[in-house]
Amino acid sequence: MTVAHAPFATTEWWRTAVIYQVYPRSFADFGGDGIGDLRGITSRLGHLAALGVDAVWLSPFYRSPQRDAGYDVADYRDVDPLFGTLDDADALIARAHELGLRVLVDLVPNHTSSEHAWFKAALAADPGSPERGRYLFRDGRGSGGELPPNNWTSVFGGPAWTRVPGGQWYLHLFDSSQPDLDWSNPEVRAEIEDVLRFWLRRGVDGFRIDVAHGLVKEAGLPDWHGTVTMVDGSDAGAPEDGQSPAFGSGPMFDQDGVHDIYRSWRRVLDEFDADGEHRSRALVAEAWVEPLSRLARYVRDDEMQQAFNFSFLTARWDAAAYRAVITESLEALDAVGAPATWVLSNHDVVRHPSRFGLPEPGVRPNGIFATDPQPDEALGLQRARAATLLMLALPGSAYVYQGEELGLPEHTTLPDEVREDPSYFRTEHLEAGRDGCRVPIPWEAAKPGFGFSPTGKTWLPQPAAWAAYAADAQDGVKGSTLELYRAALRLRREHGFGGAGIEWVEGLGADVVAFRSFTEAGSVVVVANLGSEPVRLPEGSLLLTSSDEAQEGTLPGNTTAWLAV
Ligand code: ISL
Repeated sequence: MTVAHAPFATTEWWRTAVIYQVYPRSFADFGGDGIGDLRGITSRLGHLAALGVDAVWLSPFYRSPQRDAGYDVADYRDVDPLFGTLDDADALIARAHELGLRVLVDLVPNHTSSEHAWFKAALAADPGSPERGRYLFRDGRGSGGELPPNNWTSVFGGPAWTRVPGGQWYLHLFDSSQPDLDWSNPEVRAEIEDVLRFWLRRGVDGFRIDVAHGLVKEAGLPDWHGTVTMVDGSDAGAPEDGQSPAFGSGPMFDQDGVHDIYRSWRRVLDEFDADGEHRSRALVAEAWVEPLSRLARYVRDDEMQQAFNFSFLTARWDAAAYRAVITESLEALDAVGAPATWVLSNHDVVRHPSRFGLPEPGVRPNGIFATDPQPDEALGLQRARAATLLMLALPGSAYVYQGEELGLPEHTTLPDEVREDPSYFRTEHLEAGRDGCRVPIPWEAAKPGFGFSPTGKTWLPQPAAWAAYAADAQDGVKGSTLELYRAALRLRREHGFGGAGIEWVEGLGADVVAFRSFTEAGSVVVVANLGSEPVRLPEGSLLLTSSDEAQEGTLPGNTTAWLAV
């Protein structure tokens, strides 16, 4: 069976791009306070150019009280002093462009910070005022309005409503410091469009849209008896075929009205696309929506360019699950003419080497406590490398989360007293939360803080064992994860992967995912062995690269190979 994509116009870089996610707090610290900053990022952009990625996406660096690590924005048009200045942002964008890297920034339109001028004005104003009308203020239920307006819970745990002095309640799908905006209000729409223009004028190449499925809520805000959680975002059903349950429905998610918003944003981006024919600026939906045919609606021709494929991220370590999610992804995205995307890790989930090292490989807890069963680090890394090589050969665009090119595991033994993630607190410590995937990156094995900052300070402690993962400990070392990524990205570029289709290769066994990936130069056969027993490789194949050492003619378990056949 062939799942084909039409050949793409090369100017639409986002169709095949490998995009590297920088989490500014934890990438590189120039100032020495132990928290990463924009000058630190600029100073390390050479690492990304040498790695061979096409673009960088920066998580938020805007003015923010940092109650949700910057996803609580107090001023969309300024840089938080923690991270630097607008001049630093301009310098970062300019340097990235010099190095041939596109820059995507994060837009957080579902909610502001409670420190945003609009929310402060709303608190100071009366019920029914225009100031309150920018958010979702409602009267409570019960005789004295003492009960929340509906039964919704926050994604981070606890109620989704907080009561203010004077008696009204406001909605927050996340932390109480993140009040949801009312997207039926034209003033909200105009303001965020202006924010898009502000950053486009500064030269960014696009935006990653936070909680893109959440902006519009069902009219009347009806009660709902599903659950939303950080753990698996699930609201329905038991796992089927090794897949996680579906996510992203309910009256707060994936309402039809969101698509009008993205159509109008597309028009804003088009104002900046000089040739008018090829879209060089991109919008990327962070939408935890299933099935993939629903997700594809966000990337129809007049909406966004890409949507993160969380169905791929949540697939268990199981060949049938991978075959199913790859087929479904290519079919659903091709139906709307959009590129498929592939992602294994980000700043919200347990890093994939650790997920794949769990007793049930690929489950997605919201963090791992020191007292939990610990992942098998070596096995998890072996599978992670195999998954990466599988991912980078698929048609479309792929995401790399900072540190995964070093094979970094989750920090699974963080002391509880250093945790900062609001989901740890709002679940009353039931869930460890996301701090373990946000630990500062190890650059230099011999330096304090592994070279993250000039003072050795790091806002979260790094495990001592991370010396072995430091970038300089892997640089030029045959077989290191860093060299594996570099080689794979170089081959991907040389062969022109990403723009065409695949054809499944059958007959290699139930634990194998095998396909011919069509490239500009011809084709490459990809064989991923997700089982533990070795499998025979096709006759006469020449090994281009593999995620672990492969002997002549056979592929060990938990290993992927790229072959010229
Ligand atoms: O909606 C969900 C479940 O159906 C969530 O998984 C949700 O999409 C996800 O938590 C959104 O994450 C993003 O927004 C959060 C922020 O904390 C995350 O870091 C960010 O990636 C609030 O802004």
